[in-house]
Amino acid sequence: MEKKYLSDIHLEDYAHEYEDRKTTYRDMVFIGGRERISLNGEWNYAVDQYDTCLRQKWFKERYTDGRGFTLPVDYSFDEWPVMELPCCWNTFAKEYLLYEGPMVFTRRFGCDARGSGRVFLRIGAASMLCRVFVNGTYVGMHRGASTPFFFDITGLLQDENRILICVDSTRRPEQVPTENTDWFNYGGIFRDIELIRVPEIYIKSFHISLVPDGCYDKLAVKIEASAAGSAIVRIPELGIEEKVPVTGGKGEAIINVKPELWSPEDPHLYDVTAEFGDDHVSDRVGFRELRVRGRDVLLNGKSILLKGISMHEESVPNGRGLTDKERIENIRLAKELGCNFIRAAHYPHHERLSQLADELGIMLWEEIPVYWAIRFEREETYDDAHNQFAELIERDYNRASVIIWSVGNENADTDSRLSFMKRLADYAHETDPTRAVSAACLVDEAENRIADRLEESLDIIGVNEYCGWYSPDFERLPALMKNSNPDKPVIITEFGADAMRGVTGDPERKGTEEYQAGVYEKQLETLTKIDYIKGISPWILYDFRCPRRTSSIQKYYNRKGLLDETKTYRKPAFYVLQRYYREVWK
Ligand code: GCB
Repeated sequence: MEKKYLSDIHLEDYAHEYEDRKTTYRDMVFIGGRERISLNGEWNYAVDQYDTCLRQKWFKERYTDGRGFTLPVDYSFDEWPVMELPCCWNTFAKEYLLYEGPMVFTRRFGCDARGSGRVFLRIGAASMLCRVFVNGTYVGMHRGASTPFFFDITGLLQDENRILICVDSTRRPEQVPTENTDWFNYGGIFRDIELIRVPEIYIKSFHISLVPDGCYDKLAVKIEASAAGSAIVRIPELGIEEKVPVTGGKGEAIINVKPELWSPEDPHLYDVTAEFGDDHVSDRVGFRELRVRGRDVLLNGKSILLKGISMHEESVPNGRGLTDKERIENIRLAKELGCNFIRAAHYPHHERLSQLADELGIMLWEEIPVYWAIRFEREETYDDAHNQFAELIERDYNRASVIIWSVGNENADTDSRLSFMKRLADYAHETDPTRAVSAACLVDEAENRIADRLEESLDIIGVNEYCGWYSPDFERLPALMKNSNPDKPVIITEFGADAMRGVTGDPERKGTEEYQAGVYEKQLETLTKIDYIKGISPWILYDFRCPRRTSSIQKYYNRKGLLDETKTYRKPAFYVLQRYYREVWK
C-alpha cells in the first residue's frame, strides 16, 4: 500500500498503529511534594474532524520528503489559534459547544535534557482518547476521560521540544462510559499538563493509612520503588521516623502510633514524607477507620448517617474544568445544606476535590463511569473500566475523606454485568482494605424490592429510586422499604425531581419548584424512619447540562438540582433537605 500510493492518507486502518503503548495505572508515579513543571498555558490547536493528524502523520513535522521536495502539508502548528489549557473546548468558544471528535494541541517547550534522572509527562485528564507525540515520536495513548496518566519521555527530550497531543472526545459504544449517558460529553484536556522530574531511582507509589482493626494504634505503609533499597517514612508531628525495606520493588511496614483521628467535624491532617535515596515525596494525610458492621456504617468506631448530596463536576463557564474557587464553593454549598457526605457522580472528579474534602471535612463517594449499558461482555471494555478504577484508587488512596468506591451506576442485573462488576468490587477489596465498596443499583421493579445479585460483593448497597418522579405512585416507596430486608447498610444514592427555576404555582404539576419540594418532603418523611437506611445522596446539588433533556422546563439541562445551574438560586427543596439534615434526621 505505502509503496503504491503517495502517502498514508489512503490507509483506512490508520489508527491501528496508535492503539499500542497504552499507559495504565502501572505507569503512575506518586506526585506529592515533587518538582512539577507546568505545561499549562497557551497551546496552538486545530479541530481535526477527519483525524488527519494521525492519517497524514502531522506529528512527524515533515516539510520536505528528504529528497528536497516540499510535501503538501496541511498544518502550520505555530500559526494555529491559541487555547489556554487546561480547559473544555465546549466552554472555550461557542462554535465548539457541541463539537465531539478529534482536536490536536501542540506547543514547544524547553527542558534541560542533560539533567539526570527521569522526566514523566503527566496529564490530569483528557477526554476521552488521548495520543501523545514528542519530537515526532509516538509516545503512547490513554483511554478514559477522568483519570491521570503518565508517560516516561526521558529519552525523547532535547533542549527545545515539540509536543503534540491528539484528543478525541467521540462517544463510542465500547468505551467507558459508553455512548449514552445522562450528562454532557465535555471534550478537551481539562486538567493539568505537567512534567514531573524524578531521580533515576524513585518512589512509584506511597500508601499510608490507619490499620482498620478497631485499635486506632497502627499505620500501614506500602511503598513501591523503581529499585531495591530502603525508604524512610517520617511524620514529624508524631515523632515518627520509620525505615521501610524495599525488595523486589516493594516494601511494607506497620508503624505503631496512635494518631489523632480524622473526621468531618475535626479533619486533622498530618504532614507525611518518604525518602528513598535521592528521592523525596510528601503528602497531607488524615487517619480514620471506616468499617461496616451489620447494617451500620462506622467511622472511627461510631455509627454514622451519611447526610449526602450527589454532584456532577460542572459549571456553566468552565464545564468540567472547574476552578479551585468553584470546587470550594460546591463543598460550601453542600455544608450549607447540612451534608457530611458528597457522592461525586458518575466519574472521577479532579483530585483537588478529595484534597479539599480532606481539609474541609466532608466524606466522599467516588465512582467510575460504569454507567447504564456498558458492553459488559467485552474483555477490552473490562480492561478499560478496571484501569480507570485502578488509576482512581492509586490517585486517591491516601485521602481520608474518600470512604466509598463505587463500581458503577444503574446497570441491569444481567450475568455479564454481574461478573464484570464483581471483578471490579473484588479488585477494590484486594487493593484497599480501608474503604467500603458499593454501587448505585436499580430496584427490582417487578417485586418492588431492594434485590440485586451484585449485593453479595458490596459492603454497602446503593439504591436509586425515583418514587414521585419516574414512578408516579408514591406509595411504592413505603412498600419498597417494607418488602426489603437487606443484611447490609443501604444508601439511597438517588431520588429527586426536575424543577425549573421560576416555574412555580402548582404543587401537583411536575416541573414546578413546589412539586420538587413535595417529592423531597415525602421521600424524607419515609426514608429517615427506616433503620437500615444509613445514608442518602439525593439527585442533585445543582442543575447540569444534558443533551437528552429537551422539554420546556429543561432546555438541555437536567433540572433536578436543588440549586439552578448558576449555583446561586436555591429552590424550595433545598430548604426542605436542609431542615431534615439539621433538625430531623439524627
Ligand atoms: C438516574 C441516573 C442519573 C440521572 C438521573 C435522572 O438514575 O443515575 O445519572 O441523571 O437518574 O435525572 O434521571
